[in-house]
Amino acid sequence: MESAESIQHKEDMISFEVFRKTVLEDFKTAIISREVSLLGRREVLTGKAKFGIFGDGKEVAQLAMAKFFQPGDFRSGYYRDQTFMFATGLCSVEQFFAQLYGDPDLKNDPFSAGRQMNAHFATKFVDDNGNWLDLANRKNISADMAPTASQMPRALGLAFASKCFRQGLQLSQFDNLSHNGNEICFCTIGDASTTEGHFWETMNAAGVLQVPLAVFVWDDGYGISVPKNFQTTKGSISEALKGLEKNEDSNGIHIYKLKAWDYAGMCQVFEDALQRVRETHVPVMFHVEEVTQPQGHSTSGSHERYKSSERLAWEKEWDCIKKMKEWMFENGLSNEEELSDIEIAAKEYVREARQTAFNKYFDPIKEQAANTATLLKEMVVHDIDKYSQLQQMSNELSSLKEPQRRDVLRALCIATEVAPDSPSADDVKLYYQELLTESKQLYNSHLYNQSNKSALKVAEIKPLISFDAPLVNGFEILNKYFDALFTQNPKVYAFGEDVGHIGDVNQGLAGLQDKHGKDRILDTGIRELTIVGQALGMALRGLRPIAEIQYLDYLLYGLQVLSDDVATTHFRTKGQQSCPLIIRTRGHRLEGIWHSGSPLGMIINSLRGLYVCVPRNMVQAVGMYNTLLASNDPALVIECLNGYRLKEKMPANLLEFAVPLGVPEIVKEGDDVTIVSYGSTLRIIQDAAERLHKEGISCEIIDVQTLLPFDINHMIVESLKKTNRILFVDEDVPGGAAAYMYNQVIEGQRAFQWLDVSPRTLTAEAHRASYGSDGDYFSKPNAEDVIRVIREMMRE
Ligand SMILES: Cc1ncc(C[n+]2csc(CCOP(=O)(O)OP(=O)(O)O)c2C)c(N)n1
Repeated sequence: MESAESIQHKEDMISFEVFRKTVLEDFKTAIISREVSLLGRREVLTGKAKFGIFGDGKEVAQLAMAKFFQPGDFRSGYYRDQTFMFATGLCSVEQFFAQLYGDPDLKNDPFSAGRQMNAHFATKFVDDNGNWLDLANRKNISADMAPTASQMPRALGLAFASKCFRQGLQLSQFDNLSHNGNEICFCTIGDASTTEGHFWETMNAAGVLQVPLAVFVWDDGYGISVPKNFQTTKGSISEALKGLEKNEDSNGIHIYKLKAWDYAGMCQVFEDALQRVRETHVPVMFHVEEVTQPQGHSTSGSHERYKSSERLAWEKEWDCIKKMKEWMFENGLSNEEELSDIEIAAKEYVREARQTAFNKYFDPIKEQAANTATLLKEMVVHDIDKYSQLQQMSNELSSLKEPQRRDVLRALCIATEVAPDSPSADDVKLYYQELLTESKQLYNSHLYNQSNKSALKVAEIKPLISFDAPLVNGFEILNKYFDALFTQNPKVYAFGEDVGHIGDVNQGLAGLQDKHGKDRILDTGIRELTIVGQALGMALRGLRPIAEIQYLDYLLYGLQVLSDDVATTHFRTKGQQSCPLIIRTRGHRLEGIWHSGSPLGMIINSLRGLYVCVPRNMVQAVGMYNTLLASNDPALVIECLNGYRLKEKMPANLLEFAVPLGVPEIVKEGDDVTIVSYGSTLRIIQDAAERLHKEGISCEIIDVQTLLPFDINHMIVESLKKTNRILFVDEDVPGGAAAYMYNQVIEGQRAFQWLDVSPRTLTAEAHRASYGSDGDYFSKPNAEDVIRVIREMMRE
């Protein structure tokens, strides 16, 4: 019989062998990843790809981190994380190269279909019908972005959603979205990017909220060329952040310092610390120091320009892979020969994968180029000059080693210009159109949802308002609606400044926190940027957040997240992720420079990808909320600040009626002039119209209701066919949203042909509104202004 000692020895050997194999596997991934960086850079320098940014120097830290990324977890990171992606099996080498080449086929670049620069990863969150996938059992990557620290606000929301799932009893039914909120959001960031306000606001909010956020700072000492002493107080983010550190009786975050070359040390710390995050929801920051960047920042420059020779020598000596190798030798885990074999095989593997990616990307274009070259060569022309020109174009196209789609389309187009009368010109045009249609789908689709979850597919349901419906204040309509909504839909959350305890500054949610719980309707700090990020992360995880920006003027603080992240999520993942958040705010007229803004031009120009709703009253607002909640599109809803105490009739079907987006409403019919506007301004126009009526001028007033989308059925031009005069009015600066409406109607709806007099815009002054009622009167368009302009138009 075998002795206990011998059995123990054998078991030890087996577990040592298992451990050794794991380490060797990790080493192989590190080598593969490094080779990808080296080869990737070469692809750019030889012109096969446009730009490259790589994760060399961060391999070992990311191997350690990847071990603890579990199904259900999320990553909100940045462009250095290729090794993590390889180690978790979420990216293959071939896919990495496909994205480097800009391959627009989702099968080849599954992250962005060529829409993003390389190393910008994502996984699929929603299926093609707009339903959320089984995220609780998948490893999830929220789509990366290039603006530094832009991953932070979203990370807060992804982590906060875990808290919602853990607290929300009614949410346990959605077990495809969470397992009791056990999911961590892993967030990576470079040391220099921690300088951004985004980082500080997120870390503070995470410390307050106590959410499972794990932040990994890759500290290589530079932000491109600027060293960290210029970036961070005390030159160390962990030192600078000490005030947020949690102690026994406080909230806050845990902070660890680690070395990027210390494989064993990092594995040990990550394992314990991340388990604690999962269990306690206390956030953590890992300050990973002594990171190197062997090839410099990106393919755009060389680090020899800003790193001293001492630093460069230090980076060589402390390269994490070199150190890992030394550690493996010291601990008897491998030998030179074994590692050398791994290195040779890994290099070969990367070269092959690169070639496959290259072929998959270029083969379809080469085919199109070949077809085009043949078409051009065979075009029948009787003019010798034209004939030679076409032959030359054909030869040039055939000789291009790496043709682009634009070369093909350009050649087809020029051919039809050179020989418009050729009998084969029609074939050339047909092929051109075919490729153009294909390219539109490849490069221009998915700004908004195209599935059944498009907000534009939500059918109109009229509000039921009986004769004896109670006449109430506008805010009471919202209040009753939100009460019903929170009862009906457990995925809906509302939060923002003064939203919880007092139920928002205009009482739309008054009393509802007591009824529906502090975890559903909650106060936040004054932090618009991360309020938006919080909503974004929640929406990505399948919740339905209504995040409040207290006044429209403060939207600017959250605009970066809305514009760069929310508005592009669906587009930059080619429809694989949706973030149906609703930003609820209030604006237009009130008093004071920063309580009366209506910068809709700025908003609609920065938020293509969101819908922008400008309801004239609270009934319309409710109908828009219903429409949006039935869809997967993100939106901004701007309630009228001066509308909360105006009387409106309470609809009977509050939860059912739906206002269609992009469908204006004629709020007053008339024959002489069409006035197009939205929001609070409509009431000024109504006043003017009544007075003009006494002069015999009949105004038709159109409320556009939504600026994005804008009058999708071209209803305004129909009004113009009757009146032949049109005026666009709003409270934005000259050239702002009124100019946008003008452009949409006059050019977009070809309305110029129906005009008898020149069309006009009437807007606020270019400056912000001066204070008080007179400030408002002289800064914003008033009824007298409207009357004056319309009289002018009638005289013209
Ligand atoms: C808002 C913004 N400003 C500037 C840049 C240009 N930029 C790209 S990366 C970078 C440096 C980032 O350094 P760090 O955060 O340390 O990350 P690393 O690249 O060193 O890993 C800069 C300035 C950007 N992408 N976004």
